[in-house]
Amino acid sequence: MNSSRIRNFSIIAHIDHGKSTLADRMLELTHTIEKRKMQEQVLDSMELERERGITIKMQPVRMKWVKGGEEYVLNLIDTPGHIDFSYEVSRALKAVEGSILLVDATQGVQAQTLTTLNMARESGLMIIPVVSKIDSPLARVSDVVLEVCELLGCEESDVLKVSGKTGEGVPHLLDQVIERVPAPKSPDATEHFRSIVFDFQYSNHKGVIVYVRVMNGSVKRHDQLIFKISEEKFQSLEVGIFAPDDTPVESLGAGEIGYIVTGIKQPGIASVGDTVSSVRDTIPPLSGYMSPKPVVWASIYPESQDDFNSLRMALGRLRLSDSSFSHEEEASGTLGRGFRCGFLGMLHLEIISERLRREFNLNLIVTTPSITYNVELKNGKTVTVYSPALFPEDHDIKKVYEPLVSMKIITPPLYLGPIMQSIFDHEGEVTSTENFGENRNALVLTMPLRELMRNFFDEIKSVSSGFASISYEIGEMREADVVRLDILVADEPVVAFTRVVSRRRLEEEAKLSVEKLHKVLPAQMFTLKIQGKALGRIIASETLHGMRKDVTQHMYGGDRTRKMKLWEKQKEGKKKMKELGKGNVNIPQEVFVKMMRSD
Ligand SMILES: Nc1nc2c(ncn2[C@@H]2O[C@H](COP(=O)(O)OP(=O)(O)OP(=O)(O)O)[C@@H](O)[C@H]2O)c(=O)[nH]1
Ligand SMILES: [Mg+2]
Repeated sequence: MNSSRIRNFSIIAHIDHGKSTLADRMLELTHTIEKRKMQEQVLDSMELERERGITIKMQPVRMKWVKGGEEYVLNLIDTPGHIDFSYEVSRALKAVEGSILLVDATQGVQAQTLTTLNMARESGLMIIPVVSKIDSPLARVSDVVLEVCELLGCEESDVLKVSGKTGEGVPHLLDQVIERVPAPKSPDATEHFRSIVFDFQYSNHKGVIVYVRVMNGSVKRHDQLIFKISEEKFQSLEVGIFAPDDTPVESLGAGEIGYIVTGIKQPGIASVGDTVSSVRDTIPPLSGYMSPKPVVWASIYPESQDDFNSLRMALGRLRLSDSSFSHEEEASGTLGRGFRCGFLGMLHLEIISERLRREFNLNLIVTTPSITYNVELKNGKTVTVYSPALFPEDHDIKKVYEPLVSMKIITPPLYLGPIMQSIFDHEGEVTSTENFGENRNALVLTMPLRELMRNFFDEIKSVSSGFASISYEIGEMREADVVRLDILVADEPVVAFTRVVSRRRLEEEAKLSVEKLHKVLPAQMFTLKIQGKALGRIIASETLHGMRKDVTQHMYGGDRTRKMKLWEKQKEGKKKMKELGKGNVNIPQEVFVKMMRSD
């Protein structure tokens, strides 16, 4: 393949601005996917992506397009817009020469538009500004074009307009990709094969399949290759392209995007950002990616300890399709053996635990998510705490440090008042505000990550009727005034419910947690107390009476068989419950899930 006929590009944007839908039209126009196999957001192939209507993993695909009588190969990488998956975007950007920056004509420039644009600029990519959803009755096309010009410092004529729904403007956009995105640099015939790994997946019988962008030389089946960083040698079992399903080809040459089947089955050898090259290549590896830093931590335990090994296997397997979470074995008195896991955000945590449940059929207990604290103790030692249950007692602590986030919020001025109030309630400090475009404000602020996780996103969405957008990155560590709050059931602390909370909100949080648990915990055989304990004393308490909850009480009169059925069901439900803690208190899994949820 002559590299002057190749164009590699990604689509980047704020969440829901229409990236995957635009990709659909491109796939259709280029006849990459047959019409009868077409469905909406066809590249979102994961069950969870389809259910939630969001992209979670980047997806490369190869298309053909004829311009001026010449046929070109276009490698497109669709990326996710949600901030938790920015790491996917950063990797996709390393494999391409250009990016389509999509801005929704009904929404205008949003917080993640800025973040993804900065990422693309840092990678030195050619940027094609495109306004999407121009068919929508709510579209404000000319306003949004102006906003984009202001953002990029470009001319109105540089901004393209498309509808992913009707396909309007998409053929012209494909032409412009060829016109504006530079071809990959032409190969030097003497060079050995080298490629950068930007993603991978795992197949039970093929082992690890690495997704590569070829930088130099070419690769074919049976070549002797090496992972430069892990220094592991292997023979390529197959090379291929994403068309969009894995399609074997003779060889992959410089400038191309494709996959290599490695046959490697053990975890820990392939990593994204590693260089795969010919064993004869002696130059040092290409510069890779920054490893992502987990932001949120939670412990994951199997509901039954018999499943511990299956959970270990499942986590190892998931890491082979998502290298951005971490896991490490740990043990807790009441929950047994499990894993402390690090995630890039709350949605990431939710997705991974959901995948463990669905794809591996595991029943899990996920503890309340926490962030990292650095704690200076009075005895002179410093400890890093990831798990609230290990947070030291207040009287042993000299100082606590916690991560701060730098945040950007973009909103119509109408909602500034309630947004400022929310920022204040969450200990945020606004450092600058500026007008943005016609009718929008951009706020720059800092906030403790702990407070961001206290439902800040949802709160802002709700006070701005969905019009404000947020993007953030983790900043430095700052001193914090926080204490540990334990929740006791029948006088025993339940580690999964332990949290670290702001001292000024301690009483309120204790009361909320105790009331919530009182509401969701099923009645037990005996009366027991649910208590919140901090600073060595009980600060909130509720009594759960030991009556059998009569599941039939809401039914009037007659139908005895229906009642019997419900009682039977209740008995079964009890059998399923796990006995946790010494007090023989049954805490079913749903209770852990309900306690984790913010609503
Ligand atoms: N009217 C109209 N709606 C569109 C258009 N493109 C996308 N949508 C709708 O916008 C929503 C989001 O579309 P997606 O293509 O999934 O957006 P995305 O940018 O891929 O979203 P993420 O990958 O989750 O960031 C869906 O409900 C689409 O039907 C368009 O051109 N016109
Ligand atoms: Mg998408």
